[in-house]
Amino acid sequence: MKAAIIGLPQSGKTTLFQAMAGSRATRERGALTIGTVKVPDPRVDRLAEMYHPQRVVHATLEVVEAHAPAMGHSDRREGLDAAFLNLVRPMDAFLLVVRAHDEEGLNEPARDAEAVLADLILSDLMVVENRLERIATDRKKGKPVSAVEAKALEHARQALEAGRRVRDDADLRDLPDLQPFALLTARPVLVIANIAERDLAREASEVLRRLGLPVQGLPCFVCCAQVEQEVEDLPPEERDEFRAALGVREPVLGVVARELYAAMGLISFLTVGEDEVRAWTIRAGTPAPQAAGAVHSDIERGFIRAEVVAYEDLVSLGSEAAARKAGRYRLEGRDYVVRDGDVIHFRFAV
Ligand SMILES: Nc1nc2c(ncn2[C@@H]2O[C@H](COP(=O)(O)OP(=O)(O)OP(=O)(O)O)[C@@H](O)[C@H]2O)c(=O)[nH]1
Ligand SMILES: [Mg+2]
Repeated sequence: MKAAIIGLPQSGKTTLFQAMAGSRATRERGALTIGTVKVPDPRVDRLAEMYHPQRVVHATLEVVEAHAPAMGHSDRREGLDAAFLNLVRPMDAFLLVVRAHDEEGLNEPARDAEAVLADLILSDLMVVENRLERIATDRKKGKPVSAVEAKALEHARQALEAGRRVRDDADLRDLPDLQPFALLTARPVLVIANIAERDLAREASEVLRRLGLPVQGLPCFVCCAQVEQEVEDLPPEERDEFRAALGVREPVLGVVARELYAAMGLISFLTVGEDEVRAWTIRAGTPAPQAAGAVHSDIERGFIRAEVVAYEDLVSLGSEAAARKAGRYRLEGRDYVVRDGDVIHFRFAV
């Protein structure tokens, strides 16, 4: 999963990227900086303490920063340009950063968020209209056109012209005919208000209300990118104490990952053993054999049964042996729908 940081110039995109990705494990690809980050999951850490495996593998997430052509501070209101939007078009989700850390009170985070969202809509509208024009031309020339595609595009145009995101339209959001266009407004957006350090101590909901957030019903939370970045520069054992002193309850990456999973309908299941404790990411609603396929296609093909225990049961009983004795392990078949936090051992034959 790739989540791109977007926002107006000088909103704090680079600072937030560094807060989440640190300086480690980033790579450049053209105008993109990509950081592969571990999805924080206390369950993985707890299971690792229980099994002492050789390897501990968290789920990962790619955080992407797209670099817009240089713009000065005074261009802050100009919005996002087409080149920038095309860079982030292939991403799965957007983290929309709005500037709310200005000490001089020049913050207009709600207006900034609306401006960026409007840019996404405009960009999609251009894509849709271009394609509709093409279809009209083809039709005139007597070339075969897809009526279904044209209808989907027409519907999308109406929604976008009315200022609605494709994702907020139940009939449009999963239409296969719109998939090839990778419409920006079909993706989930999380709004992140980049607040001043002194606001960290305040109640988040109160800070958001004062800032006029959330907008358009989008998930929205606060962070102070600069503080989070500074914390990332500290030795790991000092970070928690520093966060607590500043009123940061949870690192921003944890909040972002949880909100992204929720917005995208993703869950995690876990596998355990002496060799490896690992988290796997799947869509909610995935049946056991397909979940097994996330681990290996052979296990999906040769699937026999899934031996499942809920993470909470395993941990509260303290050991695998105790959980077995208490009858908490279940044998599930092909129709079992995997739940978040299931600890699974797949039985299969190849
Ligand atoms: N006080 C304060 N300043 C911040 C915070 N986050 C970013 N800044 C400052 O705001 C300025 C812009 O931050 P960047 O992270 O570079 O913002 P950006 O969106 O990447 O900017 P461009 O790449 O130029 O569009 C920098 O001078 C940062 O030091 C914050 O949380 N608090
Ligand atoms: Mg930047």
